[in-house]
Amino acid sequence: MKLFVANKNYSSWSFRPWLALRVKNISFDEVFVPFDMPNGNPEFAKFSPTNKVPVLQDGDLTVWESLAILEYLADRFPSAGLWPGGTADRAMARSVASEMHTGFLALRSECPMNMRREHKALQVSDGVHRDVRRITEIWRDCLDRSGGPFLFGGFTNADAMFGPVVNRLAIYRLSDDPAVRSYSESMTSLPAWNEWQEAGRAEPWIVEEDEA
Ligand SMILES: N[C@@H](CCC(=O)N[C@@H](CS)C(=O)NCC(=O)O)C(=O)O
Repeated sequence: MKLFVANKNYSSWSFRPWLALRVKNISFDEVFVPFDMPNGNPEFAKFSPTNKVPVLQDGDLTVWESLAILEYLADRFPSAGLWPGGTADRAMARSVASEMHTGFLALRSECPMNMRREHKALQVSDGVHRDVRRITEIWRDCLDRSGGPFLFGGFTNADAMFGPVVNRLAIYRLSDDPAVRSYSESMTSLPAWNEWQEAGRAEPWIVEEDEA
């Protein structure tokens, strides 16, 4: 099984399935293809139907879109616990993962993931503050229900989807809420988190449009 990813410093969508695979100890070959901004890397067309990453190849099968990859992994590795066990928790986990996949546009556009950036506040729009309030509400509700340390107790696809958000809230100093602090500590303490972050920090490329 191969996972195609781009720059670890910046590629938030690549980070999600990569994190899930690593946390769950699922073996895969990483294929790293760096961005080539501003026109896009023509190499992406060789493996990606959308010219975007991440892409998962499993034998003859190609799966694209981060959330579809996470769903596929949950199907393919049922004992990995990529979704929570109970029906209600699973429905809720899928709801928050989908909300992340389609939402929080202000946060995503104004505050790019950046593993290398020093933690420093940024002037942001009301839309970003609204997104942060909603994210905080989701994390607080999930942690209260599950008892933590991850949104549904153990690490699931919902946590993989919110991984890059943990980075954004920290580096732009967007929240000092206790639920955010405790969840961020759980996520950033994962060995897989540190592996990705160190690799991102060591990369030579600067993508100007992602340097807020
Ligand atoms: N909705 C897609 C988004 C994928 C995406 O936008 N990937 C970015 C990297 S984080 C990309 O490949 N950008 C390259 C480009 O647009 O040229 C998903 O969830 O996988």
